[in-house]
Amino acid sequence: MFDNFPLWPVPASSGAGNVDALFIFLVLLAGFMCLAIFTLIVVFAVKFRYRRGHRAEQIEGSVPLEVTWSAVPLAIFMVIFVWGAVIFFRERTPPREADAVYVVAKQWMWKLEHEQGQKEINELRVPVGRDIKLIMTSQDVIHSFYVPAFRIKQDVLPGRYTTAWFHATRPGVYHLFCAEYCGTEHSGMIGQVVVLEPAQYEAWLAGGSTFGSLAANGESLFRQLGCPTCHRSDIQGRGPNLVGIFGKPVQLEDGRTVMADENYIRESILSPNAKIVSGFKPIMPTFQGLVDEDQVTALIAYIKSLSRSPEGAAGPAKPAPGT
Ligand code: HEC
Ligand SMILES: [Cu+2]
Repeated sequence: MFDNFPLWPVPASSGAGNVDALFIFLVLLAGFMCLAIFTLIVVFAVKFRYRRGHRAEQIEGSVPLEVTWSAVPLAIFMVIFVWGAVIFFRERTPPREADAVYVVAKQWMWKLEHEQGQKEINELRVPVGRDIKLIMTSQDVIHSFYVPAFRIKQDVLPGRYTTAWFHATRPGVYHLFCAEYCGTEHSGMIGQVVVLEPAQYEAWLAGGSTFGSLAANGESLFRQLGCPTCHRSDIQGRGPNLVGIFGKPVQLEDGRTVMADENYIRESILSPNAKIVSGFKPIMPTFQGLVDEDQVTALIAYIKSLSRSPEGAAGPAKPAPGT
């Protein structure tokens, strides 16, 4: 609707229309209230102006009137609240089957890594018509991943993952901004999201990486770091078998149950003693300082891939096409 009348960026994601509709509703509502209030100010100023012989009268309260002016605004605010909440929850919950892209922010650039192993800087290529889930962290200060055309903005924090997702609906090149002041060159921390036709995207994927998939990198790192001395995929070793744990609830020693998501796996690697798996001893050493963000990402991708293999067995990570 606004293509030829660009008051705001083109809506290029499946969620953009909902956000715009709510925004337009709020603007119209505010505009209407503004008009009503100013009209009444003028009307009352004329109607109750000073005239000789007219005197103000004391008005006692009126219950129906007070109920009305409480209930009507409440109803309007509830509409805004429910509408906003529906959009918020939709934006907060990535679809299960979404393709993951790992984002590492640092002063002052965006590093992006695809599951297939492709790495990009300040440029994110994605296929049109697919659900894309961003798993983001920062190497230093707080940044914020902002793509106006998709109507998504999410803070990116050091020391943990935050996520965002989108479903691009039209090919094109869109702005990517850092929306959290992060130091001298904050304003230069910009990039672009390039939405490609699926065939173009596949061609790009096939042409690119000589590194192997993220999960395959994770697997070799897993060996290099000696993880298999405790974590074996055939039997239960000194540490829990990691096959199939991703996305499942984990029973902890203290009786709690947590979901094995990206943040949990990350914490298990960097501060293993924070949550102890039921039935195991806190013998896992911390890998804090031994692995950087990219390597944590690769390890997570590998552990995830152990849950994806259809056989369920010790599914080795598949090498990327072309390796
Ligand atoms: C000295 C043995 C040992 C080594 C080496 C080790 N771990 Fe562990 N790991 C454990 C034990 C024991 C647990 C369960 C107790 C706990 O939660 O700390 C565990 C728990 C985990 C969990 C949580 C598992 C679950 O079922 O919830 C993950 C993920 C994990 N380790 C990953 C790794 C990775 C990745 C490496 C290599 C970088 C590694 N571990 C190296 C012993 C080890
Ligand atoms: Cu920034």
